[in-house]
Amino acid sequence: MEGQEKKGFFSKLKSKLSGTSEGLVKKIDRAILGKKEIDDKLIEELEEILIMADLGVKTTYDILEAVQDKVRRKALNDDHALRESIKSEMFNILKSEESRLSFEGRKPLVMMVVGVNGVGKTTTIGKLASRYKSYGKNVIIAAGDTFRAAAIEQLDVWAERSGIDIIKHPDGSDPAAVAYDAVEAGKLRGADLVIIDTAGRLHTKINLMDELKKIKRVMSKVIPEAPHEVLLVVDATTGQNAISQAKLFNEAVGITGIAVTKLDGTPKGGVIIGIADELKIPIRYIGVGEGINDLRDFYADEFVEAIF
Ligand SMILES: Nc1nc2c(ncn2[C@@H]2O[C@H](COP(=O)(O)OP(=O)(O)O)[C@@H](O)[C@H]2O)c(=O)[nH]1
Ligand SMILES: [Mg+2]
Repeated sequence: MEGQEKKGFFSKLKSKLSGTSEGLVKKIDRAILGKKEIDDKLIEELEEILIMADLGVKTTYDILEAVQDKVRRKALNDDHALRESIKSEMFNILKSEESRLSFEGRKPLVMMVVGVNGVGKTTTIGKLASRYKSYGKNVIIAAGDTFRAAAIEQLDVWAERSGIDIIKHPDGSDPAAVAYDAVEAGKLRGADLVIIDTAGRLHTKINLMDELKKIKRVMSKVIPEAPHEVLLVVDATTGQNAISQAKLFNEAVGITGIAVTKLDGTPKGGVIIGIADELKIPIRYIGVGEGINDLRDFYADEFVEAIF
């Protein structure tokens, strides 16, 4: 990317993430800047800030433990060094979960998208499909949330807008059959990427996790390794709930990547650090708005620089 354009992108990201900057970093700054010594009272204050900013208890403890360790070793002696140390702890946690999706040896790459209702699955699929299409990839999307007619229509709108093939069945039909057809179509048509939407909540007695397991199993009948990616979408505005959702879905279907949406305008964006620290699953994308260009690859340095 050209320097000028990259700069524009970065300042836009910075303004999108200003809620998290306010809710986390500005508070850290107010607590530490100008302090002459790093004492227990200051550490307690920081602890409260990190927990309130949705990093979670474990992650807060991990970060402050590392910081205190440096204090004990006299490696930190002023407020600026303390700020840098907190920043670098956060960066290290995020950096270890920065990893791109690989298309290598996968034709098509099959991605199943899961998550509870309203987190932004369908929107994320629309954004992803149009982006990969613009990179020259041959993309197929599949309307696997068959439980609501509106969900199929919503995906249809994205498909039409970007000129992308869509596999859909009438609403109420078996989502596993949609997934099967999509993977088969991807194979027959030589597609590069097949993305399958799923429901976040089901009617009555059907168990969501059992249904997702079945959808996953059916795909592997067409391509044994499919789905190559099980992308979990979580909504940053739900804070700690995002972490518990991730644990539940991971146990049931094995998550291989995470997209964190709605980071625009929320003060709860620190949850992404908790997600990276507690789940140890790659964070692939971040959503910073409803528009087609508001989904970005996740880069730890960019994220940390934007909030600090
Ligand atoms: N502000 C904001 N809104 C988003 C983002 N991603 C999705 N949404 C909105 O969240 C709502 C639910 O999204 P949808 O894709 O239907 O969720 P699904 O139920 O998981 O498929 C919609 O109004 C989307 O426009 C994001 O990154 N930022
Ligand atoms: Mg949906």
